[in-house]
Amino acid sequence: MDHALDAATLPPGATYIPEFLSREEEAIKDQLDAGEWSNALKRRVLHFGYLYDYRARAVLADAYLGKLPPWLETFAERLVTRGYFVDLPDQVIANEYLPGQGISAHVDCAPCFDDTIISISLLSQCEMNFRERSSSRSLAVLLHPHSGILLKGVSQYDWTHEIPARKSDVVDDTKVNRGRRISLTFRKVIQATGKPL
Ligand SMILES: O=C(O)CCC(=O)C(=O)O
Repeated sequence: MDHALDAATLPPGATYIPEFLSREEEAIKDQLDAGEWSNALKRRVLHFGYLYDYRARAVLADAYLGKLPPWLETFAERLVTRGYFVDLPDQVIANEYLPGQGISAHVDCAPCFDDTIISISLLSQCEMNFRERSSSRSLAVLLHPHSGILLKGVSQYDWTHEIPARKSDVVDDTKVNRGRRISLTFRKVIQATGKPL
């Protein structure tokens, strides 16, 4: 099913990509489940390419973990061939959200990463909230499984994004329960110096 969004429902510079992944490609969850997840945050995370240090809010100088595994490199290459990224992404964070878990409002580390990020959704839908930092304007976007939400420039730095920590979302006046969701965020590291923001 195509869940294309009107640009007016997104922050400027954001693009919603329905079915970025095929249903079959969702099988990469097995590779993810076999990984060594970190429990250091309120949700589990798994890093590829470079480690992001949440305390320093930076990619530290010794953060390089190695090349992306081939099953993630495929999607990194797709992002370039489809024109979403100029340079090949070399860092991926997998976030796991069980119902009731979320991620607080934030913007990405500007000196660490290129100005483009994409978050790809696996397994369950959830709502992502955007808030403009210079005003009280906010927008809510429903992220469907297999979709990608691409944030570039203004949508990346001038708007925060957040996944509210709750067990359900209201879609078209209907309560929709969340299931386990895994997101994959692809980025291109431009500075791994250890200097915090
Ligand atoms: O789970 C998501 O879709 C968003 C993840 C995110 O915002 C991040 O990794 O910075």
